[in-house]
Amino acid sequence: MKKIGIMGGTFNPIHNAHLMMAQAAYEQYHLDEIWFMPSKNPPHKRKIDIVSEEHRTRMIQFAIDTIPHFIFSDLELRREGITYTCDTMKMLHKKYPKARLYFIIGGDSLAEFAKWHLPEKILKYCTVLAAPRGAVTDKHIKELCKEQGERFHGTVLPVAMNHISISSEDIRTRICAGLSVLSYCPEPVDLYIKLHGLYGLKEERLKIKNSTQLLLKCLSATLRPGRYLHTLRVAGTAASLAFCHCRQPETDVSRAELAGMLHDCAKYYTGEEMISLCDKYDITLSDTEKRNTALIHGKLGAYLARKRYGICDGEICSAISYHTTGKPAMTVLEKIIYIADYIEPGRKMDCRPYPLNEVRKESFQNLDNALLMILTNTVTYLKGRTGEEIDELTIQTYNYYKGMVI
Ligand code: DGI
Ligand code: FE
Ligand code: FE
Repeated sequence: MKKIGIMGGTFNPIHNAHLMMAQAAYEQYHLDEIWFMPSKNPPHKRKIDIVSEEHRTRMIQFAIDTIPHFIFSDLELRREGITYTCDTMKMLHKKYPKARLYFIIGGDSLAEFAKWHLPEKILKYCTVLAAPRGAVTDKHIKELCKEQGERFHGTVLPVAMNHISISSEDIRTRICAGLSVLSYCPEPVDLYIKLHGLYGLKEERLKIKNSTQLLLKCLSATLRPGRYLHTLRVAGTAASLAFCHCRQPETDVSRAELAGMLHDCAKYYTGEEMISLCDKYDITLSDTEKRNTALIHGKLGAYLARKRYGICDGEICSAISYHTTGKPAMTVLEKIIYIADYIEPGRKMDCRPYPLNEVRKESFQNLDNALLMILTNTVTYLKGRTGEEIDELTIQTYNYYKGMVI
C-alpha cells in the first residue's frame, strides 16, 4: 500500500523548515512520497503579501527538483473556489483508494485544529502528522497529538525533530529589511526572490556583470531543468559555430556562448505573465504575438539580458530578441544563435524536408544555406499545423533567405 504524505500551505515562500519537516515525516513513517501542494491565492485581498501562484509554484519546484521522493502537486491550484483540506483529502481518497494518506502539519497549526473546517472529516480520510513548531515544542507535541486525535476521533501522530524557528513570515520580513535569507531557504529560492523583486525587495538589487557562474545559477533558478540543459547545449553549439565562422574567435566564441546561455532566459514565464511584463516594461507586442505567446520570449529575454543580467552588447541582445522568428539580413552572431537553437544535440525532432543531421552538417559549411533549410522546415511545419499562425517576420526572413541562396 502506497503511503503518501501531503504538505499543504501557501508556501509564501517555501523554506528549509518545510523541507526538514517533510523529510522527517518521510523517514519516521516510511512514506513513499511527499506531495507539496500549494493552496490557491485567496480571491479577496488580504493584508499579507501573497505572491502569484506561478511564483510560489516555481519556488517549490526549485526547492524540491533534486529530491526524487518530493513531488509537486497542483491539485489545489487547479480547483475552483475555496479549497478546504477536508475536501482535498476526500478527493485524494476517492482518486487513490489504495493509498494511505498522511497530512503533515506544524504543531502550531495542530493547536488550532479545532478552528479548521470539519476537522473530523479530515481525520476520516487521513492520518495527521505534526512536527514541533512555534509555541508547540517537542515536549508538548506528543500530548497535543493524543488530545486532538481523541477529540476528533482519528489518528494524529508526532514527528520528532529539532525545533526550527524559520517561518515564511520571518523570511518576508528579513527580505523587506534587506537582510539575507540564504540559510532560511534553498539557494535557488533565494535567487528567485531576488531576481523577481518579491516581498518588497527592489528588483534592481541584483546586477550581474560577466560572472558566468552566477549567471548559470540564476538561469537554473528560473528555468525548468530540461530547458536549462537546452540552453547549455545551445551555448556549446553556438560557441562551436563561432569557432567555425567568426573572424575573431577569441571574442566571438564567448559572445556566442553568452547569447546561447541567455537566449531562452524568459521562457519560464506563462503567456499571461509575459504579456503583463511587456506591458510593464513598455515592450510593444504585435497582435500575432499576443495571440501566440510562444513568440514573445525572445523580445522579453533581450530585455532581461539588458536589465537583469547587465548585458550591454547590442548584438547579443538582438540575437536573443530574434532567435525564434529570425529577421532579414541577420548578423553572423544572430544567425549562429538562430541555428544553434535548432541543431543543438538534444533536439530529436523529425524534420522535413531537410533532416536534422543534414541541417547540422550544413551549419558548419554555410550559415545562409543552413538558415534557409531551417526556415523551410519551420514554415512547412507551421503550415501543416491547423490553426497555427505564421508570424510576419518568419515569412519575411524565409523570403529574404530564399532570394539570397542560389
Ligand atoms: O524556445 P525554443 O523552444 O528553444 O525554440 P524557439 O524559440 O524557436 O521557439 C519555438 C516555438 O515557437 C515553437 O512552439 C514554434 C513557435 N514558432 C516559431 N516560429 C513561429 C512560431 N509560432 C508561430 N505561431 N508562428 C511562427 O512564425
Ligand atoms: Fe526560444
Ligand atoms: Fe531555445
